[in-house]
Amino acid sequence: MSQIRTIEGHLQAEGLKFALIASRFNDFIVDKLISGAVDYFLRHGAEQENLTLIRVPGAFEMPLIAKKTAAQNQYSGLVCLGAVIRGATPHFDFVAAEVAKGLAQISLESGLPLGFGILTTDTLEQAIERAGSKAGNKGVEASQAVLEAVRVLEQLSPAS
Ligand code: INI
Repeated sequence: MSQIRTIEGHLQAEGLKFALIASRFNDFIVDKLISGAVDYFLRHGAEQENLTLIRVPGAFEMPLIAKKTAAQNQYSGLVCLGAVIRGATPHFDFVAAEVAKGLAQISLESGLPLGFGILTTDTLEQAIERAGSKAGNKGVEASQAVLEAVRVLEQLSPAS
């Protein structure tokens, strides 16, 4: 591949502040996502006092809390962690769609990188697989994505 000017984010989290917004619903899964996210940031140089955990009841409440958190202008990025698991009713579809749409909108409106670490799975087994077992840990992936996005944004100066 030819060498062209490339802007990319490094994965050093020293000095950055992150809020982890995590739901209590399905907490035995979500707790694994939180552990993965915290571990990721600490291993990449973040200071413990710069990480804040905000608990919300369920994924559906996440967009509002994320919006308020973004408006505080205290954080470099947000990581949203939750698990929406399909049940016997269409409830799953409403919750999953609203949360994804709401969080994407908040990230765009606030200009703050937001990691989407919310599992949307058909079964409990699929959720377990994505919370630190054979399919990785979505909390880690979301944290890495936010850190990389923050570092890219730092290099994109506002249009003057
Ligand atoms: N919330 C979740 O975070 N995950 C789910 O799987 C879930 N299901 O399936 O019902 C869920 N529902 C609760 C919802 O997020 C709200 O907290 C609730 O409806 C109250 O507003």
